Amino acid sequence: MTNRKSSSKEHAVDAARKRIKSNRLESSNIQDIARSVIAGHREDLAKAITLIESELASDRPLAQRLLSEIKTLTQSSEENKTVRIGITGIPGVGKSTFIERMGIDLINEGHRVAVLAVDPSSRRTRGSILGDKTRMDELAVHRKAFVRPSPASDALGGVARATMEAILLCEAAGFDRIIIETVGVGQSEIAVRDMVDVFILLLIEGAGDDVQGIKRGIVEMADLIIVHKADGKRIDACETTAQSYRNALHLFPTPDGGEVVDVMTASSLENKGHKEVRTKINHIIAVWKSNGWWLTQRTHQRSDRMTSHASELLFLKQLNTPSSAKQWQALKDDVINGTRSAFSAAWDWVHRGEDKND
Ligand SMILES: Nc1nc2c(ncn2[C@@H]2O[C@H](COP(=O)(O)OP(=O)(O)OP(=O)(O)O)[C@@H](O)[C@H]2O)c(=O)[nH]1
Ligand SMILES: [Mg+2]
Repeated sequence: MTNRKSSSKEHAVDAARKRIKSNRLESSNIQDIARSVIAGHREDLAKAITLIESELASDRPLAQRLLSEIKTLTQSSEENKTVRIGITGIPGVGKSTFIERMGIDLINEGHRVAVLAVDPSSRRTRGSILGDKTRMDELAVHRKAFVRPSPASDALGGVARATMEAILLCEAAGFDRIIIETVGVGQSEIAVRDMVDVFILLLIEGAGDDVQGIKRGIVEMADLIIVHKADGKRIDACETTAQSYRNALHLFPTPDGGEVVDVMTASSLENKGHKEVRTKINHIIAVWKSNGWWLTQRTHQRSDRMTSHASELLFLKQLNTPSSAKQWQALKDDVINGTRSAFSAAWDWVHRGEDKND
């Protein structure tokens, strides 16, 4: 019975895939794409992510339909089986190398791993995650992994929105461990913190935050801190750095999840400390699931996301007529020239056409 059921499901997906002929997604094949994504076909997952990354206004209704179709077809319990991990740290700290190691280890433990990037500067660098210096050679070609380069945009808001929806698509496609690499440029860390469960900061050995270009705020956002590249002659220095961070963290308030932030050392080149890191992550998750923080954090993230989507959609809707766009541009010119304050220009634009006697 189950066999017959699953084979008819496979037939349906095969038929759906045959119907998806063009590279471009259309309203008529959205359901087929949704089914194919859920069946785990990576080319269609990639197409779906391209659609949600699109900044074309005409693609937005399609993206919305795809996401809601997928939501209808997947059970909400599936989402609870996934873990979203954010990795941050200054350029060159070894994030990609760390993710490659962790990804392979997670696959060996039976997981399916998707790696996404939040890199608002990717247009300039042409995507650091899959550019010349990719450190994910093994993971990028592994059949149980999906590695997606950064979206080609330099607007963080757009990148962050697309990355969050890409997480949901990867989860629908059966990837249960989602790892997000972020570049250390301030705002992107905050965006990533708001879309993952566990946020990990990688450091290299050395003196305080100033040297590493890391703001105190980033340290405060971390659930786990790892002094990376703890190999060769650096081992002792890494341990010293880890100890000084442990001491400093005593002065920080206990994080919302109630689990004290740990500082560990690891080497991805020598595969040291990784097992301990995975054990620690599993421990954090177990604690949060039992004290309720896991659900609270995800619920907050979902409702915040709705607010930010609504703000963006309302803005785009308002901008959607030629006269409104013209007024926007005129006011913006005033702001750029310094003849009007940004707040008053925004106020006037939002309230334009309203009866002043109201
Ligand atoms: N000794 C040592 N070197 C490492 C380790 N992990 C990474 N590296 C080296 O550090 C350099 C940078 O590694 P990446 O993984 O590209 O660093 P990244 O943080 O992803 O860099 P960006 O994406 O440019 O921000 C490479 O030369 C790696 O070989 C490690 O565990 N030990
Ligand atoms: Mg990298």
